[in-house]
Amino acid sequence: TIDGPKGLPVFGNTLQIPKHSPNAYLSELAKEYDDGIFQLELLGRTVLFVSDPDLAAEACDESRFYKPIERVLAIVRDFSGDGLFTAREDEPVWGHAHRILMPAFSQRSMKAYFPQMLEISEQLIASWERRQGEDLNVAEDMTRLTLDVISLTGFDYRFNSFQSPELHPFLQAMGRTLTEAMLRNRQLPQITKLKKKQEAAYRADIALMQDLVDDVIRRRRESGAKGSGDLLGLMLEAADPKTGERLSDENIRNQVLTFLIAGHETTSGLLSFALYNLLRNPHVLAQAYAEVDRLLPGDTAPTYETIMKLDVIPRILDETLRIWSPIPAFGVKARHDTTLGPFDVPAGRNVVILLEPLHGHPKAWERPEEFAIDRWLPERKKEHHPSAYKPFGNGERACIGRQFALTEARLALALLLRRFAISDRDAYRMRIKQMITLKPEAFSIQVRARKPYE
Ligand code: MNH
Repeated sequence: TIDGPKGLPVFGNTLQIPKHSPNAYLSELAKEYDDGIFQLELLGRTVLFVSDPDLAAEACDESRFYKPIERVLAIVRDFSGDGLFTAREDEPVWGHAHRILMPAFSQRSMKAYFPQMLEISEQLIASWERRQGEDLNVAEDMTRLTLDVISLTGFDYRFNSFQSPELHPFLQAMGRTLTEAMLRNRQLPQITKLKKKQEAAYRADIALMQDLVDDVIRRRRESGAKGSGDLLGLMLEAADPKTGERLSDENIRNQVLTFLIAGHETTSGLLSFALYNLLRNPHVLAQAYAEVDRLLPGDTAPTYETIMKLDVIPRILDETLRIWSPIPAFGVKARHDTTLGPFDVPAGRNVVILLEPLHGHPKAWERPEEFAIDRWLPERKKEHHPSAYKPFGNGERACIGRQFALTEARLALALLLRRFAISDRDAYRMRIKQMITLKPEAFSIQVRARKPYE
């Protein structure tokens, strides 16, 4: 049988999960139950938590397990509806939207977005130029960057986040909504219903986000910009190549909100964690400086091709996603009676793949606690356990925005390091804030203009 901590009647283990740091607690349990699998009773449901790479490989077998829209995703579905992230496997609209949108994530599209990614990255640089020596809240500025990039490239919509000292109301509503979804995930539905004030605030925040989405769509319709190959253009005009089906207005609304959230929240976490890792690993930072000086000398405008030639910076990003995956876990469900290693798993059993302990599992990684970008050298990469690294999820429900995120993050990091020497006076130690996804809490750094070859 599968081990796990003893729980209470009705609540099971639910109340043992700390409200604001479920991931830290679950990762801790994964260490304690060192079979690489443990189980919890959560609101009347048994859930298996997997962190052994061989068991993860089985849970990633799509003929036996699929992505269910249950637990926290069923709550997120309150606002993202049948958008790609929270569409159920049995909803045909997932396939329609997936096939319609795939071309927007091709290499050709990345190249087409590049000038807009560059424009927003330069706004970040300009903002930091003006604030040299001051404390810069890293997660906030990375959020400004990634929100403005996805909205401009995907929807030709400008938040102009770098013009405002406050984060846009959309972001504040989103932060509260994601936090509330995480809290509701450990509440009995009867209790959620009783919390009238929270419910009203939650609905108001969702309405605020949806109003913004409606504004994005209205502007496009009014401008009459036809044939624009961005996300919104495809959704409004393209048909599914397989079925000829078009997306409904309601579905487009859900997709726009999905992309506004999924398209920035995680990439900003990645960039923030990457800067932290560089500060704690000066020898890697020196390698990164050397690389940008070599490939992007002086003030030359970077091209897409130059960014694709980077080698150290992409490995910094790969290794950062190993150590801190902004999405800390993903869930699957057994299609029929099956097994995980020696353990029987009944049909319908929920299984969560926990990325922090998987990405640090001693079976797959040497000195897992070390930030070592050479793990990602091509010849060593080939030798990795095939299922010990899943920052973008798995199979057909894996992240559609992976190349987008990596292109954007490479560019932003390269431009930042070309221009600035980074430091953190207070030698910040990582404190994670979880709002479903992970970000550093109150992490600030200082920058000053680099002198050549410093
Ligand atoms: Mn993304 C799904 C991680 C950037 C749009 N993303 C997923 C999943 C993970 C993930 C994990 C699978 C979740 C699950 O199985 O429940 N995503 C990331 C990370 C980054 C990221 C770590 C950045 C770093 N994602 C992006 C960007 C976009 C995006 C950028 C859009 C431009 N992601 C999505 C969408 C899905 C998704 C849409 C849902 C895909 C589907 O189910 O069809």
